[in-house]
Amino acid sequence: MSTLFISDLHLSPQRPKMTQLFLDFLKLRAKKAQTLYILGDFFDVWIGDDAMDEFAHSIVAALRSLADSGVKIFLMPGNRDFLYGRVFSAQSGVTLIADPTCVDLYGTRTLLVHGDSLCTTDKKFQFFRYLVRHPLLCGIYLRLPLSARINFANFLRSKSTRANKQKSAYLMDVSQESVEAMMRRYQATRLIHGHTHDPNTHQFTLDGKPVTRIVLGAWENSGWVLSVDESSMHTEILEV
Ligand SMILES: [Mn+2]
Repeated sequence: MSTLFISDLHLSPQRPKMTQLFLDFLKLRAKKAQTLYILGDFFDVWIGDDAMDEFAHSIVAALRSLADSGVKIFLMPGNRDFLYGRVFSAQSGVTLIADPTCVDLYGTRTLLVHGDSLCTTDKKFQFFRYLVRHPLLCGIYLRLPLSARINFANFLRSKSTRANKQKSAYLMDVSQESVEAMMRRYQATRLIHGHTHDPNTHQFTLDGKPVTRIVLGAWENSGWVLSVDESSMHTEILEV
């Protein structure tokens, strides 16, 4: 039995092929796993559980069906979808987990994060992240009428798209210093994250011990899955 990791699906009604690929993945591949971790930016945007439309309900129902079949599903918020609440969790059967979360993965202390918190070279982004994730502001946002929430989400998205176009790859990547500090804090020998859409496996030495940082791939033109079990770890690419 394996544990699967995915992230950065950016599900939206505008991406029907990726949505279908994900639904097929749940039915065929994920059903054979023990546990599924979704490490953020699952939906392209989440403006509150009370704003679920037909599209969101179809995804929630598919998650529910997998959860009911006995697969444990964990979801971590990303920088695009950090407003999941109890209603979403209850309806989908998904357990919401904090960023960061440290787990014992078949005997290896493994730290899970979305990845945006490690992009500390980009000070402007970190300030923005602090602001929009502030519980007080989130509480106010969730009390706004739906139209205002949609407008504000669209405004933030266009602003970040414009800003990201001008940023260098260096600025947008994780900071090695922050990676090491966080792994040290949790005494983890493995880190798994998404966010940067730059899948890779980085091996380095931390305090004399070999450690690994795995970056998950985004679901851009194909599906991207990390499968881990007792003895091995591999990537699965799902073609549309
Ligand atoms: Mn992200």
